[in-house]
Amino acid sequence: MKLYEQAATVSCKRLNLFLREIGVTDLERIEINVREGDNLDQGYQDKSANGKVPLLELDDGSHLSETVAISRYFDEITPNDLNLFGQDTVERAKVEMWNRIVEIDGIQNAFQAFRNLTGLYSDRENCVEDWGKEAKRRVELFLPKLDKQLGQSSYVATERYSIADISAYILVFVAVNALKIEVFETNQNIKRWFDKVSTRPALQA
Ligand SMILES: N[C@@H](CCC(=O)N[C@@H](CS)C(=O)NCC(=O)O)C(=O)O
Repeated sequence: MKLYEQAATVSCKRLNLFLREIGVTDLERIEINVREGDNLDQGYQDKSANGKVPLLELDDGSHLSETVAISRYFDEITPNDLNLFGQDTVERAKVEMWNRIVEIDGIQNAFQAFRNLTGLYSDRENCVEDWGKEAKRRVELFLPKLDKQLGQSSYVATERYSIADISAYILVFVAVNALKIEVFETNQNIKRWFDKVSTRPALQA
């Protein structure tokens, strides 16, 4: 098995947080430089369904793209009792629900804001400043919804830590550091939760 990644990118950080939680350490890793366009090579594009990192190459020669899909794969092949995708029918459904909400309303908009405002990938896509501004506004509108949820629940999806917390951590990380949104000033529940999850060993590594 081989993991193609650029460890410094946010999607790879997100996957690696998950892998550290469940104790996956022994993995062949191939660092590629997406800013330099290594992922645009035809050879890489042929392997990857979305053309991005991370990308997992399985021993049978097939490939998995998408951070959550790769996380699920590792969760199923790695004995662990964390149940980061949920431990019973209702919990699994709630984790799926919140993970999707955080990803669709939060992370995707945060990525679009960053890409379109910075023009980071203008060598491969048309960057539209107004799109970036609107995407950032949508992140700002979503954060109070996450804050409300964290006022009612110890963790994002349920009373237990799950992959939805890893996704939300990444969202807040991007919002604060890349988009310069003052997340903690107006969202006290997010702040309390963020301080708590930041103490997890997987997040401190
Ligand atoms: N939905 C994908 C997003 C992956 C993604 O956007 N990866 C970025 C790095 S954070 C990338 O490969 N960018 C290079 C490009 O877009 O060409 C996932 O969750 O894995």
